[in-house]
Amino acid sequence: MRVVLSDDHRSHFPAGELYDGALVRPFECPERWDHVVAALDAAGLDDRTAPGPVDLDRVRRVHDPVYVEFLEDIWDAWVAAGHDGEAIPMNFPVRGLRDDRIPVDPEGRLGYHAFASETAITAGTWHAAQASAAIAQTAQGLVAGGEPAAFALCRPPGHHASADQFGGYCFLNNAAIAAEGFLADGAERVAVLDVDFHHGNGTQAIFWERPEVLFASLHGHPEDAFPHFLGWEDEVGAGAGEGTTRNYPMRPGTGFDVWSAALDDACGHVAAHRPDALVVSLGVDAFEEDPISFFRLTSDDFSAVGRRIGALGLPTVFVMEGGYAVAEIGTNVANVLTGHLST
Ligand code: Q9C
Ligand code: ZN
Repeated sequence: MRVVLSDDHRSHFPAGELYDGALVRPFECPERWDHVVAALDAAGLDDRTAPGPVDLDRVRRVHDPVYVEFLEDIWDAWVAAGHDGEAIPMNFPVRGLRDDRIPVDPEGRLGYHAFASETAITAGTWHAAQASAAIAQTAQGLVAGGEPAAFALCRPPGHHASADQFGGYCFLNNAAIAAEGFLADGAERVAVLDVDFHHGNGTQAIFWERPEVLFASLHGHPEDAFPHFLGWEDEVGAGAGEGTTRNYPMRPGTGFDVWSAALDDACGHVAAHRPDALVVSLGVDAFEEDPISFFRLTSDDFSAVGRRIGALGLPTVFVMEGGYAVAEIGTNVANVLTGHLST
């Protein structure tokens, strides 16, 4: 399996994540990438490819041009306005406030383009976010060109980012960008299967009314887990896209018996969609020891996840999302990929 990766992710690493009433070292940290690379080495997944340059025209098939411009210039605008610290959004156009005006002040722009406060923007964030999207695009191009599967080792992750909002450690929606890439390259139908512990709210919103893109997500129930305001089972898409969104919210303590039954069901919907390609939002935070999640998958279970996805027999791009048990993240990712290769 081809692996696409680059070192550019290191330019995004905020000093602070707002967590438990304090600024802590972010869970989403560069060592996650190091551990994945080490485990890929150990598993013999050594067919490495550097990404090409990001295609921003294709990024804008997913993201609002005003949002792309925001990501491009917010750091400079923030600094020019006299701020010294990292840029953290703190107030938002929620119920009762207007969301039909974008403020000029950088604090206002930040709030307009964010849905949560844990994710800081720094000097190198845009560079890393573009590199991450480029990795997804390159992996997608390899699979569109005939490779059976590729792994996009994206960092920062993407599935919480919507057309015009960042949050949950995500800026550009790499999985959605890969899915749109397949369509741009001639695919008629695409499926996105999101196995990250958290609901892929951004991906869902992007494809909500799109009949050609099936989105299925397995995640912690929004009553119990971030992002808290999307991901109920009754969300199935709208308009022409009604029926092409599927949600599997699950409760604290969920183990592989229940989780894998949901995966089977989701895979049934993927197969029934008859996609030309599959994008997997591969977070491994469903792991039992993940510090911010509450499912109970073991490292061995992740091999079975890879085998189940492989049984679909589809051209597949795996896109790295979350996973915060840093010491085990590599093993868990490698297990999915080797499980997939064994099919
Ligand atoms: N008490 C991804 O996995 N904070 N993002 C949750 C829990 C945000 C996760 C707080 C978690 C974002 C890509
Ligand atoms: Zn996650």
